[in-house]
Amino acid sequence: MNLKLMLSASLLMAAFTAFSQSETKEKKPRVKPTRSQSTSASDRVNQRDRPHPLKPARFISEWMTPSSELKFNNLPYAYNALEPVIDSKTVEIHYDKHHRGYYNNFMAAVKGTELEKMPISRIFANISSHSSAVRNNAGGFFNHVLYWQNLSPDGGGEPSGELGKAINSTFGDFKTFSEKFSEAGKSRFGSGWAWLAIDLNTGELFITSTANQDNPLMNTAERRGIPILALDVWEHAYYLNYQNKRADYITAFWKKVNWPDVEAKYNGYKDMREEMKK
Ligand code: MN3
Repeated sequence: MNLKLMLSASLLMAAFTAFSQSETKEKKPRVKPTRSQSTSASDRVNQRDRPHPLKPARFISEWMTPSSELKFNNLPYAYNALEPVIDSKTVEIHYDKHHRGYYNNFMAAVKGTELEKMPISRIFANISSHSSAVRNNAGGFFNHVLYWQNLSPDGGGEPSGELGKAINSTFGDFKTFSEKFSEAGKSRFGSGWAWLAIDLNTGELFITSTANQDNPLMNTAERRGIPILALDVWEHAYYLNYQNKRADYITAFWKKVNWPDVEAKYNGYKDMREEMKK
C-alpha cells in the first residue's frame, strides 16, 4: 500500500468513526420508551427538550407521547402579531382562555384513567368510546395547537413544493382549493372547523368540516384523515372584529396562513397513516 492510499484509507476510517459516533449520539434520546418507563425522570427531561413545532419529523412525535405529558405550549407569536386579520384581544382570549381551558379540562378528564398513558392520536381513533368531556377537550386542545401553528404574521401567498403539487393535482388549482375550503368554513352550521386533511386510507388530500371540537382523526368523522390546515369558525375566533360576518374573517384568514408549516405537516404526516389509524 503506498502512502497516499494509506492516508486516504485512514481519513475515510476517521470520517466513518465520527459519523457513527454522531449517529449514536443523535439516536440515543429518540429511543421510544416502553410504557412502563414513560414517566421516568429521563423522559421528563426529554419532554422539556421538546423541539420547535415547525420541524415535522420531531413535531409528530409530540402526538405519540402519552396524553399526560402533553404541554400547553407558548403561542408562537405575540397576541397582536396577526393584526389586522385577527385582533390582539381576540388572540389573547382565544389562546389564554379558550385554548388553555380545553387543555386544563383535557388533562383533568384523563387524569387517573388509562387515557393518561395514551397518545392523543389513539384517543381520537377510539373517541366514540370516550366521554363527551374527553371528546370536546381533547379535540379543543389539539385543534387549537394546529390553528396557531397554521397562522403566521408573515403568512399568506400560496403553498409550493410537494404540497403545492398535491393541491393542484387534487383540486385543479389553488384558487379552486381555497374557494372550496372557504365554503366548508362558511357552510358549517353553528360552531366548528374547516380542514385540509390527508385521507387515512388513500393518502389523498381532502377538504372537510366538523362540528364542535371534533376533527378528522376521530373515528366519528365522516371521512378520516390527518389534518394539516385548520380553520376555527367558532364565533369566539372572530366575533370582536367581524361580528356576524364569518365570511369576511375567512377571506382575511388566507393572508396569514403559514404555508411552510402546512407543507411541513404534509411532508411529515403523509407516511404516518398506518400509525394514526390505530
Ligand atoms: Mn377556538
